[in-house]
Amino acid sequence: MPSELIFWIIVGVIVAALVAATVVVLVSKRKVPPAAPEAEVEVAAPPVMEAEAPSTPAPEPPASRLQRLRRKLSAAENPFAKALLSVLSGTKLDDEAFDDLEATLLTADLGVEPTAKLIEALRREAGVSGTADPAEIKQVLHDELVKLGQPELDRTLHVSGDGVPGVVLVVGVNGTGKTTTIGKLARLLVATDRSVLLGAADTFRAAAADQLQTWGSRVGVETVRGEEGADPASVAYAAIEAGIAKDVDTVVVDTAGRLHNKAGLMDELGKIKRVIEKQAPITEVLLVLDATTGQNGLIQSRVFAEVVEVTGIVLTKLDGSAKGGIVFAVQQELGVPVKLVGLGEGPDDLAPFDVPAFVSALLS
Ligand SMILES: Nc1nc2c(ncn2[C@@H]2O[C@H](COP(=O)(O)OP(=O)(O)OP(=O)(O)O)[C@@H](O)[C@H]2O)c(=O)[nH]1
Ligand SMILES: [Mg+2]
Repeated sequence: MPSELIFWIIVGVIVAALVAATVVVLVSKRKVPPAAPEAEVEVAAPPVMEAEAPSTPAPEPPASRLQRLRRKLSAAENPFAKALLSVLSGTKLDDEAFDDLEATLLTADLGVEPTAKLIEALRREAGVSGTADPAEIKQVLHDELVKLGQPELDRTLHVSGDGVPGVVLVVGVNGTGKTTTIGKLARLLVATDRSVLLGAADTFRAAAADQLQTWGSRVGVETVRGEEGADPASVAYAAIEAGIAKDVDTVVVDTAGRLHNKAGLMDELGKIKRVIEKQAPITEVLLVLDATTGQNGLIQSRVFAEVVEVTGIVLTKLDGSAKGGIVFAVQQELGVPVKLVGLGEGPDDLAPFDVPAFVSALLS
């Protein structure tokens, strides 16, 4: 075969092979389905390890929180203190100044009788010492207010049971700050190395239990709760049962404040009290009172004191309240000591009530 022919045969084969390959490639390409428009695919997020809850800062010890809260009671921040100091800041105390002071104390809801007694004592002092020096009168006012605050009352919080958890029952008109106070109190107890459990016996609305539980988790304590509308007493019972099983030191029970009549209140709180006491002693019944509501709030709260034996008062919202005088009036009215004061919405804005420290802070 002539070599030229062989050459053309080879070229032909190569060309045929190339054409065949091209055809194969084209055909196979056509077989690939056109890319589907990207569908919305729910891509499961990579399993994220439950981030460790940011550790709640350690609760502030009672002594240092008192120092901090002093500021909230001073004239710079507290309207009651401001009013007192503005009356006492004159160069001399004349009749007009005494009248102003009386008006200030009445506006602060100190109560008519205590105010009259206080003004009388101040006038007497001014008369006896022949002084109208505001600084001296301020000292007398300080001493008289301390006296009025009954510093001798026992303000110990009873939170321990004997072999079983101590139970703190928290009652009061709605919106006064019960749930918030329980959160802060739990933190205060945790700060003193106590184990705590919360019971959400306010089943009036689901949000109430959520709110308590949120506080609980902030503070690192468990909350026992029931369904919305569940029998509050059954939740209280379950909470104490759990408290005993877990061997906690204290169970704090939240209750609803929305009971319109005394009979309903008596029924509900009476039942809660009975079921708790079947298992553990109620060591403290705290009545929560909103300072900003002054005498009105006190009147509303009185019914709680008639229904359960209140052992201590928590006066909330004293920060920014011009009605701080209620702290003195409430003890007289209910015959129960104020044990704690709430001075803000923060977790450490609760302090034991110390009369001399409170009065000094007010007049500083
Ligand atoms: N400024 C200030 N606000 C407070 C204080 N204590 C509570 N509060 C606020 O008062 C409001 C009502 O507080 P809660 O704790 O929900 O009151 P409650 O008594 O549980 O209310 P109910 O569950 O509806 O009966 C909230 O906005 C709290 O943040 C306090 O000491 N100072
Ligand atoms: Mg509440």
